[in-house]
Parts: sequence; structure tokens; C-alpha cells
Amino acid sequence: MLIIGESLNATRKSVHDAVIAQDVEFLQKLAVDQVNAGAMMLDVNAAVPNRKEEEDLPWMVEKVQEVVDVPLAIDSNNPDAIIAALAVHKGRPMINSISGEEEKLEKLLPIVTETDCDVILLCMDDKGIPSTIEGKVQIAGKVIELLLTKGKKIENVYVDPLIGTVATQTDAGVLAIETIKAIKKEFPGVHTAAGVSNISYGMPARKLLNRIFLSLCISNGLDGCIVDSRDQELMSSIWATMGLSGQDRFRSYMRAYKKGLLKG
Ligand code: THG
Repeated sequence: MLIIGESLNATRKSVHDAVIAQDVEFLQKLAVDQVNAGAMMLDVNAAVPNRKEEEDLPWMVEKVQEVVDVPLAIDSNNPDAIIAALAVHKGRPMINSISGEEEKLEKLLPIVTETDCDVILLCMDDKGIPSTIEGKVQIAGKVIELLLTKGKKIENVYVDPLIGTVATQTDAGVLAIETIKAIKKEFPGVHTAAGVSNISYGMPARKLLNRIFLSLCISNGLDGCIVDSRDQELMSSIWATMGLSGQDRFRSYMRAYKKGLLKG
């Protein structure tokens, strides 16, 4: 299970403010805290309205990589910002994300296929997010075929089912799990990854729902998650689920225990 720390994201007020203030210390502490808590990769998003993301994102990448040596997931809707960030990233990055959206795809496809990197593929296109599993699988299939034709390896692709919220659709949880299963069945060798906190948007006791839902996803084959790694209860449930579902013989669970990270 690839655990990606979500917190360096300018949609969060504190990070938004830190980008504007160019507060290196704040961002570096947030990076170190997430890695110390068990994140294996950090998602970075520096999109602040009315600022140049093509400058802020590579800046954030450089400052974060000064203090942690995990790879980064370059999270942006702006292809030019992604390209600028990749140019300064050390090691093997992840691109978050591409999708079936034509304009973005056209710009990013050469970069994604010519760079040694992982990539998250969102199951959406210019018409939005399909409401059916079949619709999502179809978009994933179209983009995977393009990637493979241009030489990308299937195992370097992480398909994101784009999880909805149970507040507006009570079966959003099952739907997500069935989508994960369908994608892995349809495209052998492909990986899956998702941000899970969407599931609980608009509901009470969000952390409870996030934790249980992530556990269900992991036991049904989810390979990567974008989560708040500073949440010890969430992380502990990830490690417990991996052991209990027979994925790693409790290795990550015992490692976390020895590091004092397990919370029962
Ligand atoms: N898929 C992919 N990328 C993604 C997402 C996804 N990137 C963005 C997002 N979804 C995942 N990242 C976050 C970052 C922050 C929060 C949720 C998802 C968030 N933060 C609140 C806050 O900071 O106030 C609450 C958490 C907290 O209290 O820290 O909600 O789905 N590919």
C-alpha cells in the first residue's frame, strides 16, 4: 500500500497562507511531520488564485525535498505547473493527475510517457465524472491504451475511481469498491489509488467513516491512498487491514509498532 500524505495542499487555508507568505519553515515542518508519521510519498499542490502556480509549485517541490527524501506526487490541474515542478523534482515523481480531458491529455501525454514516473489517472473526461462503473472503466481503458501505445508500463499507472460522498448518494461506498475491483479485473497489472476523505463529505463523524471505508478499499485491492498521515488512528487501521487481509504478513503493522506509531 502506497501511503501518500495529503496535507501540503493549498486548498487548505494554512498551506494557502504559507504559499503567499513563502513560509518555508511551515511547509518543511508539515513535510517532515507527515513522513515521520508514515507517509511514503507526499502530495504537493500550490494552486493559489491570482498567483503563478508555474512558479509556486516548483518552489514548493524544492523546499520540501530539502527536508525529506520521499518522492512527491505533483498535484495540479495546470499542465505547465506540472512540467515546471517535474523539472526540479529529484528522484522518481508521481504525476497527479491525468484524465480523459482532451486538452490536458494532449499536453501531458508526452511528459508522462517520456518521464520515468508514476501517474494517477482520474476516471473522468470533458463530460465530467461518469455516474456508472462502466463509464469510469471506459475512460480508464481509453487513456491506458494511449499510455501503453506510447511505451508507459501498466504498473506505473494508478487509476483513481473518483469517490463520491455518501451524504448525497448512500451507495457511494459500494460503488467505489466495485469500481476498484472492476478496474483491476479489466486491466491486469494496473494499480489503483484514491483520496478517500470525499466519502464522508457532509456527514458527521467523518474520521470514523474515512477509516472504515479506507479499510474496506484496502481489503478490496486499493493500492494507494492520499490521506492525512498525521492521523494515527487512520494510519493504524491501514496497517492493521494490510495484515488482516493477508497482504504483508503484518510487516508494516509491526514496523509501525516498533516506531511507536500504532494507536489501538
Ligand atoms: N484524488 C487525487 N488527488 C487528490 C484527491 C483525490 N488530491 C486532492 C484531494 N483529493 C486529496 N487531498 C486532500 C487534502 C486535504 C483534505 C482532503 C484531501 C482536507 N483537509 C481538511 C483540512 O485540512 O482542513 C481536513 C483534514 C484536516 O483537518 O487536516 O479535507 O481524490 N488523485
